[in-house]
Amino acid sequence: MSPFTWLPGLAADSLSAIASALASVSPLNQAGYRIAVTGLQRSGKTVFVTSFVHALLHAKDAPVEAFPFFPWRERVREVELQDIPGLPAFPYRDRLADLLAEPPHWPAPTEGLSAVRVRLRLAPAARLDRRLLEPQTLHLDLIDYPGEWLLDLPLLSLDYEEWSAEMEELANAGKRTALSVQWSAQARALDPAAKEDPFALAHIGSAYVDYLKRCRSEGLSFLQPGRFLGGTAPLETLFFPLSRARSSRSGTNGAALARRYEAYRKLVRRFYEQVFGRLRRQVLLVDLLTALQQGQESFADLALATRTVVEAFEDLRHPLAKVLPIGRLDRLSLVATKADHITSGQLNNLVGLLRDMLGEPFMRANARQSGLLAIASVRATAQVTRLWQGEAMQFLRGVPRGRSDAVEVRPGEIPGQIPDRGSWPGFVFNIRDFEPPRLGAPFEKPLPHINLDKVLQSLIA
Ligand SMILES: Nc1nc2c(ncn2[C@@H]2O[C@H](COP(=O)(O)OP(=O)(O)O)[C@@H](O)[C@H]2O)c(=O)[nH]1
Ligand SMILES: [Mg+2]
Repeated sequence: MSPFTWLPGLAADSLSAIASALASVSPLNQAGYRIAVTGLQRSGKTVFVTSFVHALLHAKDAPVEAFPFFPWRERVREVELQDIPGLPAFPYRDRLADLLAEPPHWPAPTEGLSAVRVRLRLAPAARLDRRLLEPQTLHLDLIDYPGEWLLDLPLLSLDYEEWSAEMEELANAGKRTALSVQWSAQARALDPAAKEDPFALAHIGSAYVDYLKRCRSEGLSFLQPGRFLGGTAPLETLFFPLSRARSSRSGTNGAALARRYEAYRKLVRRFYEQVFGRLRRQVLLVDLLTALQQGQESFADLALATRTVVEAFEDLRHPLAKVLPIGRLDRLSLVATKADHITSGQLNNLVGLLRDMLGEPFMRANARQSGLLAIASVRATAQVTRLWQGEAMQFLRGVPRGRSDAVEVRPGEIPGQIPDRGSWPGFVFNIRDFEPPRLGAPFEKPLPHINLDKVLQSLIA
């Protein structure tokens, strides 16, 4: 079996098919932009793409303030959605229907890669000025893919034993200690020098996948291998950390684990070379607020995962330096999502926090082609001012998840940089999940948002 057919979320449409679909559309001879949207699960990719596409479809007829940055406003004649040949379709209409339903609901979680093309027909630019002569058809291709696929970059420079040692160490700290009890006990009982036992490996492998998923539901983000989190990987491909397995003879459990790890690494390398390396404009969505609410350990883990992800972009900038043979990054938009969970006075702090998480060296090295923003793809709250003990205070009004009546909350002050260990207890957050706003269908203008248009601006600058 080819290792590429079991990629979770891509089972039907293999990585090779995606790679060749991306290769066949040369961005050089086509007017348009290819924009990839990534981020860890629940960071807000599906909601972002839905709202972004909806805004592109309707911005031309909407009041300017509904989507202020829209460079083609005067020239758009027609906007149309198309599938991108060879890529699974992003179901825009269904996702929009979720948001406009009565009552509205957020889209169900998705896995894998999907794509949609927004095709803009533009009136010719002024004839007299040749510099303004632009093509009449413009494609904006949006490609949504899991950020978990970017968590595996470190595997490319670690052999199985090194990776195992790192993962075992990680599993012995913080919340992971309790969560890892089961698989690590099973792994301890396995003899790496014994004859390969596919049943035992499948059993422990499943316990490891289970561990990763439980870590994620406990708010942890730095989880490897990233692809084990989506879909279901066939049992015969599963592996797990076992540093004791060093240099096992062929035919043993230890050798089988190392072999499976190598097959996985091949897939990862191929993803970076043939898919990631072809995505030159990317949006990275990060949900800092949920992690803040979950506390220091979740936040630190998200920071580790996010830095791992941006290292992949770093490699894209220095194509010769590391693992990628081709590729160059034109624009990278780094975005803190769900900014409607806090009051507007805290947006700068949220951006500061994201900047701190990415690190000053990264920000400085990428200053020219990257932008940093706080956004809400769909704004679920309204801001209200209330007098409290004689002072004007900002509250958010929205319907908390699972409820039907609106409440007013004070989300608390967002730190403008990562708090040090001692100052965490001084921060009290009340960051809630809200139900989507009741908009009602048809809603033929951009959905209420915060700074969504600025993402477009930073991508095509
Ligand atoms: N209030 C608010 N919640 C959001 C927004 N975007 C995403 N969410 C929440 O985050 C969840 C995950 O979003 P989704 O787009 O499915 O994330 P994905 O897994 O990255 O595709 C949603 O179900 C919403 O609860 C937003 O702009 N505002
Ligand atoms: Mg999604």
